[in-house]
Amino acid sequence: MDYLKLSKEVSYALRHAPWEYELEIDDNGWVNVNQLLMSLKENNEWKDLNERDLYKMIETSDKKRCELLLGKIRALYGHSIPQKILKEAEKPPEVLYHGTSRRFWNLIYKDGLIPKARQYVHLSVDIHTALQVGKRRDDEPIILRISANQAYTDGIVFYQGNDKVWLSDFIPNEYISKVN
Ligand code: HQG
Repeated sequence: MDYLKLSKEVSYALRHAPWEYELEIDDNGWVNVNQLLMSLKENNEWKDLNERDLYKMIETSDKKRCELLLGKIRALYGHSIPQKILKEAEKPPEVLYHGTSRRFWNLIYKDGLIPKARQYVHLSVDIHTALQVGKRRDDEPIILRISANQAYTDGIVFYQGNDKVWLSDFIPNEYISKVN
């Protein structure tokens, strides 16, 4: 079983295109595991897929992208669907980071961090994680430092994705500085 390929398809289904898989997605992003399995199994490549494979996929993944609980599965972050996935507001760590391409700096410096195609801005708990995120777009990414606690105190809302990823609706430029 190619768990990496499975993870990419499951992430695509849960984050970006549940309708392509005839999935009903609830307010918190949960879908029925059996619905997902049934839909994926229509594809010959996944014809023998079962719930254990989904557990294995989550377990062996480099990032905790999904969680599976009581017959339901959801993506923990990354959504771009029009239906807003509701997250619970939480107090962030003192500082968060964001890794991105050098070419975005001028715009981010001017406008702050915006969610672009996704529902939330994605932030990292440490520089190492931010670097990995930034490297998807630039081999020498910039790392931005977010004064998360200050922003939180001033009323900016944060949500936790997983142990490495935090989310927010918008980070105004006054809380952002360039690390490198
Ligand atoms: C940029 C992956 C111009 C922002 C990762 C980013 C992450 C602006 C891009 C997760 C801007 C959006 C999300 C502004 C933000 N002007 N550009 N004002 N504000 N941007 O992919 O954070 O492997 O939607 O810097 O690891 O890169 O898929 O967000 O470059 O955790 O699980 O707009 O996706 O996780 O890009 O990545 P994205 P992201 P997975």
